Order: sequence, then C-alpha cells, then structure tokens
Amino acid sequence: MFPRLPLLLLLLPLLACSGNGGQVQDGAADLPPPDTPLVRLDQQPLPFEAGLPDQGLPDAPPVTTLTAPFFLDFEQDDGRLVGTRDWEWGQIDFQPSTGPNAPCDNASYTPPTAGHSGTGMWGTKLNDCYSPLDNAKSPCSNENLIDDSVLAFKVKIPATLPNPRLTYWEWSDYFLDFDWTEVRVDNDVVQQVCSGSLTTPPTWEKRSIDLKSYTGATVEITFHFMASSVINYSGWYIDDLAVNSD
Ligand SMILES: [Ca+2]
Repeated sequence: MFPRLPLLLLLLPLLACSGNGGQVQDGAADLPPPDTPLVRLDQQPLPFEAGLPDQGLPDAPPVTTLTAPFFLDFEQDDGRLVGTRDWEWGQIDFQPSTGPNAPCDNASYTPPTAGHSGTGMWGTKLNDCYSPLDNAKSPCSNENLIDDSVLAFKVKIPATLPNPRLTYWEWSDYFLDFDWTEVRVDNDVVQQVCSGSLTTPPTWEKRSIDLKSYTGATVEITFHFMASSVINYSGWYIDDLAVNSD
C-alpha cells in the first residue's frame, strides 16, 4: 500500500501509545512528551503559522500578549514581538550585497542610519535590502497572508483605557507599488501603503491608528510587508511602538 515508506514509518502507528493519535509526522522523535504544553497560556500562535513549515521556513514562535498601555523603544530587546521571513530586530548594519542576483539590484536605497530612538528597531532586514520574495502579487489586495513577511504581537486593551491608539514611527523605503505594506488588527486592514509615492528621501514618520473599537478586547496586530521579485530598496523599519491613550 505504501511501497516507498520505510518499514519503521509503517510500524510507528502500531507502536505509538495514545496521546498523538498515532499520527506519523516529520520530527516526531523530537517532540516533547504528550503532556508537555506546547504554548504558554499567555501566548497564542500566529493565525498563519501553520502555513510556514510547509514552505521550508522555521516555525514562527508564539505571539506574546502585551497589556496596554505600553511603549517599546526596542533598545534592550525585541519587545517580545515576533517576525517572520525578512523581519529582524536589532541595530542597523547595512552592508548591501552586490551582483545581479543580490537583494540590492539597484542603487536607489536609503536605509536609516539609526533608530528613531537610539539604535534598536525592527526592520525588513537590517544588513541588506529586503528579499525578492515575490509575495506582492496584487498591490492593495492581499490575497495570501501566509507568504507575507509578518511582524506580530497581541495586545490586551483594558476597558478602562480611554481612547486607545496604536502609534509607531516608520521608515519606508520600498518600490511602490510593486512592493507595499499594510497593518492589520485581528486581520482587519487598518492601514495600507500600496500606491502613490513615499517620502523622498525617506525619514522617520509617525503613524497613529485609532483602536477605540477594540476597547476591552485582546487583539492581534500585524505588520505585513510584500515584495516583488525585482528592484528592492532598503525596506520598512519600525521603532518606538506603543498602545496607549491619546
Ligand atoms: Ca529604538
């Protein structure tokens, strides 16, 4: 019935005890015992996490739930945000690679020289132009969330917090509208930069998004970066992020 499967794989369902349903999966030998919780109670996985391993990418770690009000300058740590694909936390160290197949396949890129505060930030790669991931497809229409570069966190917005807002500073240097960005709250699009033109030369700019309709809720906020397969600039950078009262 399964002529290509090793004999051991065929025997594993018979040998397995209850707890994993007898399913055979890659890396099964590395899994913790069935009683070990895989996710802490205050953490939940990305909604698109399940799609990542199939594409050969590492599992995204669980998303931590923060409680508003908070402010993150990303100087000492990553703020417990989670980034997939090109998103990196740290200091800018831009040393663009060169050559016809290098991410920076042109000279029109202007990375920040420092964070909006200090030197720490999140960015779609901190040492090179962003990757030609070819996940931009249709500008302004995000048809496939699974292949985006996603920066994510969850936030509990207490009912006692008046006029809650998401604020952050961004440095935007990408090739509209082949490359574009959007911000989502519980997968509702609350901001898109997908047409027109960006500030030239790029500079740190403040964004502010009203979260009043989410008062009293715990929501997941995600920053989505989409890149075409050609002409990459330095990228999208986020610093000094807060959810607080305006
Ligand atoms: Ca900073």
